[in-house]
Amino acid sequence: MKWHIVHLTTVTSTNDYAKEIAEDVPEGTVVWADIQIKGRGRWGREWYSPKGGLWFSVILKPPMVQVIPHVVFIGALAVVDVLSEYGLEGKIKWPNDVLIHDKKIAGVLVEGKANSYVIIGIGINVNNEPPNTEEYEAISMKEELGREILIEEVLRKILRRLSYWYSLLTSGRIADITAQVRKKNALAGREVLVFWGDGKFESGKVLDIEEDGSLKVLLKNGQIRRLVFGEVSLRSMKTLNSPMIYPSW
Ligand code: BT5
Repeated sequence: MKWHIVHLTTVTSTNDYAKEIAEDVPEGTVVWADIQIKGRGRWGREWYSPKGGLWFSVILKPPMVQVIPHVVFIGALAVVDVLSEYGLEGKIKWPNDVLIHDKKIAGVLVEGKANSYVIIGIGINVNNEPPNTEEYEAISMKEELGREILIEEVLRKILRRLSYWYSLLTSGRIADITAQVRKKNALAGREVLVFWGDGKFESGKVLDIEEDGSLKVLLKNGQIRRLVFGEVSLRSMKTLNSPMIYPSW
């Protein structure tokens, strides 16, 4: 993939900027900003994006619509690969978080327009102070490594790995992508809370990630469910007092 990087100092959200230009630019355009003042997570959650972190969005135009559910995985896998190049072991918390010892170092936000484009937004705490949020303990590369990292170097490395995973995606090698996500699954065999669309939640145990990208969970009542979209939390029932915004759709 030939990448074209647009570098901005401040932006509301690189995903928003990317959406505005997506239809007029070639695939492989990357919007990178030093600071986002309205960085977003999923379900309208806030993404803390001060100077020192890596916040960027990649515009892709995959030919097949059915690859879309796996797009989030290629973003997370590229991050995990690059962390390992720095000697860090990242794990994927399905579907879009990257954790190091259960602390959140990165998040991926995929948005798009049917039959037109897909945007993979990636945020990584590199040298910035990671935020303290209710849901997650966060961590940065600097904190883990005890030194500052060149942000642009991290970006270049991620784009290299993203090219690789994207080539698998567009050549239909979905099974290889899922296999790697399974290997890096932070949730395997763990107790989680599953959030349903109506605001209710239940506890269960994660069994696996399926070929179609869904998360297979054994609920406390013995039922097996496959989550396609949605949210699971590693927090226990006891610690949950719902300050976080959970999806209701
Ligand atoms: C995500 O959402 O993890 C997706 C984050 C995607 C951010 C990138 S940056 C470039 C592009 N432009 C954007 O505007 N967004 C993308 P979610 O799974 O909903 O997680 C959001 C939650 O993560 C928040 O509610 C906080 O608990 C936590 N959080 C916020 N900022 C964080 C940070 N910098 N590091 C770690 N955790 C954070």
